[in-house]
Amino acid sequence: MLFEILTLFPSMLEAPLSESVLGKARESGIIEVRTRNIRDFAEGRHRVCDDAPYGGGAGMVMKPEPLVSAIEESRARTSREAHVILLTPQGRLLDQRLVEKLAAESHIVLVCGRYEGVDERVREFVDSEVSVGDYVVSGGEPAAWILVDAVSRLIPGVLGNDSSAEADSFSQGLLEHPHYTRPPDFRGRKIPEDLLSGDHARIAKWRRKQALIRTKQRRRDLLDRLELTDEDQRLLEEAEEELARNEEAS
Ligand code: 9D3
Repeated sequence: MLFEILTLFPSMLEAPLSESVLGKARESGIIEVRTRNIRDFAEGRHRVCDDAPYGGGAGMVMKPEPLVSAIEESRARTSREAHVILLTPQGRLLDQRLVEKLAAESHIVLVCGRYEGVDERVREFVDSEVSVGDYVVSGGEPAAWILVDAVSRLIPGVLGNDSSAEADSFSQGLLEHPHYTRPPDFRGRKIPEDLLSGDHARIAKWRRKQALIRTKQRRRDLLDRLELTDEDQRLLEEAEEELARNEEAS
């Protein structure tokens, strides 16, 4: 998979995309990440990439010519079909379903906007528009990092162990169960008994129950989208009874 990131601030992305999981995946050649400075496509001595908005108002708008030249060069230089994504607060919200779709592409070009936004006419030159959430960040770069990271994790070989991506909470539609490691007593707080039992079926059941109750309490929206099995229903009821009992006890 080739990711190309068109940005005015390539150095914002170089470090985060060179460490840890992504750094290793790049070193081993499973993914390739290139950053291109949009300014290199701007004309004139000052290579200006922004200008005042028509109609007036505060802030600046990214000029279309450098952006579209950069997009066109990315499309032209690849033998594959490039999927060009404009990162914008107005795009489709990124979720695991979209991440899975994008993982099937072979060349993704990410266009990072800055300032108040990009000239509207650029939209015609991209294939889709994506937002990473309903909050404001200063530009497309943090969104590009998130998208490259989330998509890369689904590419075989990027995670050391093949089962990790599949077990990820969102691919199952549930939040994860709690995790514990040593010490067995941290300031008086013990490890749940089931995890110490050595009984794998009992541990799996405990984890499933915890994942269900967590999701119900924290992300009702996720739980409502699931078709729970009878066993899941039963585990959830048990968890709720236990909670009610602990409530009374305290
Ligand atoms: C007050 C109007 N602002 C929009 C909510 C203007 C504006 C602020 C910041 C326009 C763009 C930006 C920069 N953000 C992005 O380019 C961006 C983004 C985001 O802010 N949130 C979630 N996803 C994304 S993807 C790109």
